[in-house]
Amino acid sequence: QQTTRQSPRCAVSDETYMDRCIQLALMARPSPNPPVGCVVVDPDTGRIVGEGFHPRAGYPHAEQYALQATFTTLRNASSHQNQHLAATVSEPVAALPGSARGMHVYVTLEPCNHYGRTPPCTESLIQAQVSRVVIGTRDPDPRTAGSGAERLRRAGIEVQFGPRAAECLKLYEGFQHRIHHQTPLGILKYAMSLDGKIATETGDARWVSSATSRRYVHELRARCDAVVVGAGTVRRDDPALTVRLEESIDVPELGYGQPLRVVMCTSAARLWRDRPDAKLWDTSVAPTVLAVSSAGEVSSSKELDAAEREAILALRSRGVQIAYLDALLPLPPTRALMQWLYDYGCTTVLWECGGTLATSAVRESAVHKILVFVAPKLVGGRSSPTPIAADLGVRNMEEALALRLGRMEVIGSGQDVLIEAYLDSN
Ligand code: AOF
Ligand code: ZN
Repeated sequence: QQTTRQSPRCAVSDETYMDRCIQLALMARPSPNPPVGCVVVDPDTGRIVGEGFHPRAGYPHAEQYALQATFTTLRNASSHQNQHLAATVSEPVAALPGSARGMHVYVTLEPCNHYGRTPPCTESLIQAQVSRVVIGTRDPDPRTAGSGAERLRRAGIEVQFGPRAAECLKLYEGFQHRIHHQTPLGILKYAMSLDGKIATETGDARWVSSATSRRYVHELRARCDAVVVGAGTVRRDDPALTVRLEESIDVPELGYGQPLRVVMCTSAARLWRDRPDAKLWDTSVAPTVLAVSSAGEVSSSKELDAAEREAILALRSRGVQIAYLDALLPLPPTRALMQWLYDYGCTTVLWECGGTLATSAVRESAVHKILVFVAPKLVGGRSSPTPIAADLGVRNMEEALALRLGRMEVIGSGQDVLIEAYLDSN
């Protein structure tokens, strides 16, 4: 990108400030809005004079908090009360006018240029008289998409795109997918042995991948809005599906509580009968949705029988939300669930299901990306479960679904290999 004029530069690199912005962005999960982090830097000293992030949809944007913190820092500095104290603000702020004249602003996403739930950040930055804005990546929201940068340039502000562009794009993968395809990004995740098994013949799966990979999964869960499993997994494993990391991320007031836990089933009554004490029914630790679809098992017009009604009442009384997927026919069940989760405000949905539901999710295009942890071990066994266990309709090898390889990474000191692949045809 062309820059319109040069501002004084300081010793700390743009990348370092952008890294801090990314850290700030990751402090919240404001879906359906994008996570955004912003820092304001005094170019003469290289010091950060204000920081902010977008805490949740409907709250002010990252730039507003960072500017507000800057006004406070600069006011205090000029009256010799306080040293440069960068404040991370997470409470709603009133957009008080103030001056940040000559300051440099770093932000992960292009500042918005539209009146949404909040006024445009471009106008606030212009009013505050900042001299340079460094942007991680363009806003895919068509209401801004390039016009934010253009507006700043027209006001004589130096605008630069790019440091940590790839990292920032990654931050907006789900947000961008939601905007472009009107559905959340579906990620199928599983761990398998080198011979493609997700458990032994007896069903034991604890654990296929290493502790390092499992920690990585918790970080991934923390970034997703919902985690989906099938009734079979609940029957077999009774998973909690919560994010368990040493550092607490559970700050619901920042829009950063636990992800939604979703179970897909064809009969609430059967699941309730088999697992009346499932960890997922304890909604005090995280919210749970039971997504019920008749999925061809019974006619969609069939009335809920007494047992089904009773189970649903019992689950509701424990705080479980019920999603009736048949209401979204003719969408197939997994797509109906994605539609329901889109309406709920999700940007990224993690499918942590077994091989049967995973097959449906792939067939029905509810999954757009696959994350596989491959453990260097052999399990064997003719009937050991595999990640895509049902029929994909592939008869000849040339009909196999061709995926586009993304990132590959060795986890830890060679414990597992992580492979990322995209189903682009979705
Ligand atoms: C920014 N900084 O921190 C965020 C931005 O509903 P609203 O008014 O909050 O607008 C949401 C849109 O604003 C969202 O789609 C995206 O384009 C932009 N998000 N922009 O300058 C922020 N969160
Ligand atoms: Zn904004």
